[in-house]
Amino acid sequence: MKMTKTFSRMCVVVAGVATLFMGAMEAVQAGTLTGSFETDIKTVSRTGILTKQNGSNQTITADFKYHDSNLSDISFADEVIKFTSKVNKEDVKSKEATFEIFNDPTTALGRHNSEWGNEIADFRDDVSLGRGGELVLKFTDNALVGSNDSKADLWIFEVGGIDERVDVSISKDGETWYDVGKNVDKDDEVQKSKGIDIDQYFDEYGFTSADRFSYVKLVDDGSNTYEQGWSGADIDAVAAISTVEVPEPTSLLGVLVIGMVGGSSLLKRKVQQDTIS
Ligand SMILES: [Ca+2]
Ligand SMILES: [Ca+2]
Ligand SMILES: [Ca+2]
Ligand SMILES: [Ca+2]
Repeated sequence: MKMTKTFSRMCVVVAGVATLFMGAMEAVQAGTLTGSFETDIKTVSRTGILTKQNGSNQTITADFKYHDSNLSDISFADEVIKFTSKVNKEDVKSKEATFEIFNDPTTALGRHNSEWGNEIADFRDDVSLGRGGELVLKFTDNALVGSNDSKADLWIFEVGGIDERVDVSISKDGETWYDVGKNVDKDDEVQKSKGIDIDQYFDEYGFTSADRFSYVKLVDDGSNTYEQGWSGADIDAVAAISTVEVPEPTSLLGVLVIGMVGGSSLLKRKVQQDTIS
């Protein structure tokens, strides 16, 4: 009888902690987006000031293009780890937009928000890599995962008339990298972005959909146009379509502490009930 009581108390504590831990695991999985990803390029009319080469300003109204998608904000990259621009400033032919506004790697963070398609660059929010330039981004509140099927898991939001090519690799630790192909098919003459299905590489690399990747590296592949001051691939945003939410380490610790306190108070209550009965 005594054995049974002790065993039952242990079960209560284990169940209490397990329930709370499972609650935390459920929250981790809540960020997964399955099967319904959509993206499109839309148009908006805006009025902006165009600064001509001779320094004069002209107010014009023009159409701007922008990326739209149904991704949640959490899917997007959160931190710049490394940026190596290979833009050759000497190549600048069009002086209507300065090199500097395309040289800020933080413009690749967060939700897509760049607007392009005419001479006004005031609404651009993207970073130019230049021939062979490199950008390494990190997901901090989420992680990239496989979808367990051939659906796209990763999307590079590149801006401009045609989608310029980058070589894409992913990493768990920012040190060991796994090549997952390009954002645009090598032989696609229209050069239209495609999502990257990372599952197709899992057999080769020994991963499953349980593996999580926090880092994405983009390297301009040298096949793009380089005659402007903002040459090469122009990165507006990077998103993990197949993603899981990653709780802050402190909040996960909090859940575990609550779990332990909860379990211990359950035990106390159980002991009291045992004493009374
Ligand atoms: Ca994020
Ligand atoms: Ca996939
Ligand atoms: Ca471009
Ligand atoms: Ca942007």
